This record gives sequence, C-alpha cells and structure tokens, in this order.
Amino acid sequence: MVFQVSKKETVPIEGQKPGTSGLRKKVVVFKEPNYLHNFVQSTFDALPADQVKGATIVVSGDGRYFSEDAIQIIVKMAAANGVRSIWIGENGLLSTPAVSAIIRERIAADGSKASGAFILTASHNPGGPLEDFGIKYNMGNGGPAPESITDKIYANTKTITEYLIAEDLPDVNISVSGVTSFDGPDGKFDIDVFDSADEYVKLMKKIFDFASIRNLLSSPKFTFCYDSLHGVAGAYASRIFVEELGAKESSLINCIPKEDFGGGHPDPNLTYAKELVARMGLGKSPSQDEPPEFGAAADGDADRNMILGKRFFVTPSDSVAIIAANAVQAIPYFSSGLKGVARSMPTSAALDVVAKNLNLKFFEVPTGWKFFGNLMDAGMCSVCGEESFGTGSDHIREKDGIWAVLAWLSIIAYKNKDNDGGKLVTVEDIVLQHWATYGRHYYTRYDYENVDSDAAKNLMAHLVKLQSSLPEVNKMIKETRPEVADVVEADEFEYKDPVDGSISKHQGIRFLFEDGSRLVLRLSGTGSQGATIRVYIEQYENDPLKTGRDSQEALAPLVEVALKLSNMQGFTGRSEPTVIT
Ligand code: G16
Repeated sequence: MVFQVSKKETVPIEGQKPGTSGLRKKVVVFKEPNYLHNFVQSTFDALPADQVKGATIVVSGDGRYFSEDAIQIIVKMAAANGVRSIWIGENGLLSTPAVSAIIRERIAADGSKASGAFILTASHNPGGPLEDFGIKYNMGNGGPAPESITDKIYANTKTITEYLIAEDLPDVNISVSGVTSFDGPDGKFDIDVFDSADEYVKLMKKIFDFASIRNLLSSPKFTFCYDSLHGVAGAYASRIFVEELGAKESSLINCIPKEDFGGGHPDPNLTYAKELVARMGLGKSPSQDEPPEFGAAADGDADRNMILGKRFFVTPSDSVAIIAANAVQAIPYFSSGLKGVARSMPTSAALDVVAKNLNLKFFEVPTGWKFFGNLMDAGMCSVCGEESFGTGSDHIREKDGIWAVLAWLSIIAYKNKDNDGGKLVTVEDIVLQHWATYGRHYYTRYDYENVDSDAAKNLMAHLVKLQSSLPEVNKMIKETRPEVADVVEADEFEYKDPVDGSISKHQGIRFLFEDGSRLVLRLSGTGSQGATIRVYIEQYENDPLKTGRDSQEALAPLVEVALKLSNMQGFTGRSEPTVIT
C-alpha cells in the first residue's frame, strides 16, 4: 500500500506560544479540533527543510494521558511532511534526558541519526483527562529548540492555513519493538520502536564508575530509596538501580509509569513527594522506621531530581555546587577537569563560590535549560544546574534526574572509599563539610500558582517602577525589618549569550543587597493556567557558627521584605504561597 498525503484546511488558534520549555496546556485544549495539528505543522514549517524531508525524528515522552493519541497524529503528519523515519520508545516512553541521549548517540542499522525530537510532556505538571499535556521540540544537539526556532513556530501558528497528514497510514503498535516500513509518495517511511532504556543505560555506564556505586549500595551501612512519582523515571529505575547496581527492588517506590501519575503531582519537592519525604524522616509526623541514608525523586519526564539524606534536604542550588566541587575526583567522565560551570539567574550563588575557589569559568544564564546548550556546544561548560530541581552536564543537552542521583551516589562512594570499618560519611556530612569550606547560601522559593494574569503583570510592573527609586525601597525595608541590609542594586536581568550574541531581556526582577543577599521575582513560563509568581530569596553566611540555622527561620526577615516590596497580598489577594521549596 502507498499512503496518500492530504492537505487539510485550518485556521490559526490563539495562545500557542511555547513557554520556558514548550507548549503546555490542559488536555481538553490539546483535544480541540486541529490544536495539536496546527502546532506540529507550525514546527515542521519552522525547521530547516533538510531537518524534515528525508530526516529521522524521535517522538515519545513521559507517557502521560493523551500521549498515545498524540504520537499517532504526529507519525501521520511526519510521514506526510516527508520525514524518512520516526523513532519511538516502547509504549511511547522516553524520559526527556533519554531523548537527548538518543538524538546524540543512537545510530540506526542504516547508519542514520535523528535530527530532532518531539517530546511529549508537561514535565512536573499533573496528568490525566482534566490535567496537563505538553509538547516541545529538541534539535540535533539534543537540546530544546532555541528562541529563534520557537519564535518561528509561534509566528507560524498565527498564520497557518493548512497542514499535511497521511490519514490512511495505519496506527502504529507502539508496545512492541521493531521496524515497520511503508511506501509513500516520497519513498519509504519507517517506524522504529525500540527499548526505552538501552541507549541511556549505555551512556550512564560510560560516565560513572558503576562498580564503585554497586559497592556502596551493597554496604550494610548504606540504605537507599528512589521515588519516580509514577513518572517515566520508572522505566529506567529498575534497570539501573536494581539490575545494574544491585539495589533492592523494595528501595523503589512509585516506579510504575502511569498516565495520570497515580493521581499525584509529579514534582519532586518537599510538598509533592510526600511518600519519600515521610520515609526519609522529613514528614510532619516522622516515620517509625529508621529512614534510609539516601533518597531521591524524579518528576514526570525524569529530568528533575530531589536529593535527600536521612532527615535532611539538599537544596538544588547546593546540590549542583557540591557536584561541581567533587566531580573531578568522584566521576570518571570529569577526571580531566571541568570546562566551566553555569547556573540560572535565580539559582543561589553557591556554585559561584565553588567556581571562584576552584578557578573555573562561570556563567549565569536566564531560566530555561536551552541557555546552557550553547555554552556546552561551545565547550565552555561541563556542569550546570537550576534551583528548580534541575541538574546536569554536557553528556546531553537536557537536565538529567537519574544522572544527578548517580552523581550523588558517586560522591558518597568516593567519600567512603577508605572508610572500611568507620561510620558512613552521610549526605548530611557532605553538605555540612561543603558549607564549612564554602559558606552556606540560605535559600527558599515561594510560588503563588494560578494567580490572575493581570494581577501578576501589575505586581511585576509595580516592582519595576519601584526599582527606579532605591531610597524608597530602602525606606520600606527599614520600616519592615530594620535588620535587613540595604539594597544596593536593582534591575531586570538581561542576558547576552556569549556564544551567539543573542540578547534575552526581562528575565526576572532582581534586588541585590549590600550583604550579598538577593531577592528575585519572575513569572513562571511553565504553568498552563493563569500566572505563577515565583519569589526567590537568598542569603549568604560564611561564619561557620551561623551556618546551621533552620533556613525558613534564617530567611524570615527577607521573606517579609519581599512580600512588602511586592505588595503580594494587595495585588493577588493571597496571604500564603501555594508551595514553598
Ligand atoms: C523547565 C525548564 C527549566 C526551568 C523550569 C521552570 O523545566 O527546562 O530550565 O527552570 O522549566 O521554569 P519556570 O520557572 O519558568 O516555571 P521543566 O522540568 O518544567 O521542563
């Protein structure tokens, strides 16, 4: 059978602007007639022709509700647009980092490589018929499409008049590995379904010393727990932690991927990873059992991570700093040194102190993983991270949740390597030692979710106006909490990419204090409804006698100042944030 290509008329649909990481909307919106079709065609039309015609493209995601329907539609549209091969992880499952690895590493039997990928995920947002779906495009380097492409996609969605589809192509059986070939007007079209984990596991084995991690996991002193929150990390957890590294099957919780994430919110933080938090002894009512020594969780698409020790939370900002400080000694992939390190602007300056002490190149970029990609492609950055529970390296061009766990396990193994009979060097010991060397950045983030969009815009506009009068800002601070230092600089963060010179403006409102503290406010680019206001609060302490305080208590004066300056309650009507991390 030769499939036919149909041209279907359509009209532009409003609101298809990709956010921080792709287009995320409610499933009901994605199910509206032509909603997905318009976005997919707009993407094909935004890509260079040779990355579509005759190319190989990956399509998969975190398996959330509507994924299979979306895969079938994208396959038919890809065939009609002249794509040569489509690669799909079994059951449509590929974690975001695995997609990046596949684009970079996988070579088909005929020697071809993929030129890009549609990743179907709304990341840490809940899934199900009434929840969120998402789609984003990654390029040939394995990283999210740059703004030059996402801007084109958006422009196309505003002028689209038709899309192409091969309606008579049968649905693909995505549950069985193998290649199926079809004949189309442009020649052959292949659909290649393959194991979701093989390529990723191979890559992890090249980066880490699995033998030393296996040794750690077999030690009676060390106990371990991993929570996939029913996201796609479950498709990798058993293979890596149990089969390859010898962890007990019972150390994995919520590791069966589910299309609605078991009804939960697949966001690995202290609020949503409730079961793990309780197991680790950090819950409101501490668990009866002795908590494990190490715990970690992933989000829906497995690019985020949360790292916990026994009754101990590691902030993501500290996590990337600690990984950077120990990478060369503990992780074989970095043994010849780090090319540089980078963090997003709202992430705490813990990484800056490490970079300074170790004399490493350092970059501060806007929120959004795509900004790290250019630095990595140019060989300027090896390790990077964000406060939003994202950590990664130049092995791929996405953040990588399981990589972060393996990095921590490698560091713990390294710190315990000569420790035959002694007490385990724990996660907490490693963090305390880090603070003793580099000082501590107290850090917290307040999120106000689903706020009225106009109220959020007005709040931001009010802050920008306030920034023009520092004496007024400092007067308000003194009236609120006299012990808080003066603001010495206030601006909106703007980034000039050192590789391609592109400029990104309005990347967050900053208040920089005389003692190094910072307040940052920005609107999230990943929500699907209303606006989410994020308030980031940070204070540096390098007096060893003062690094052991409770972080919410230490930051209370700055939090009060942030809420006062922003007039949060006045603009939004909210007296409490939705989530504190
Ligand atoms: C995405 C981006 C991250 C960003 C995060 C939060 O992650 O890749 O770089 O930090 O969104 O962004 P925002 O503060 O705008 O909500 P993910 O895991 O959601 O794909």
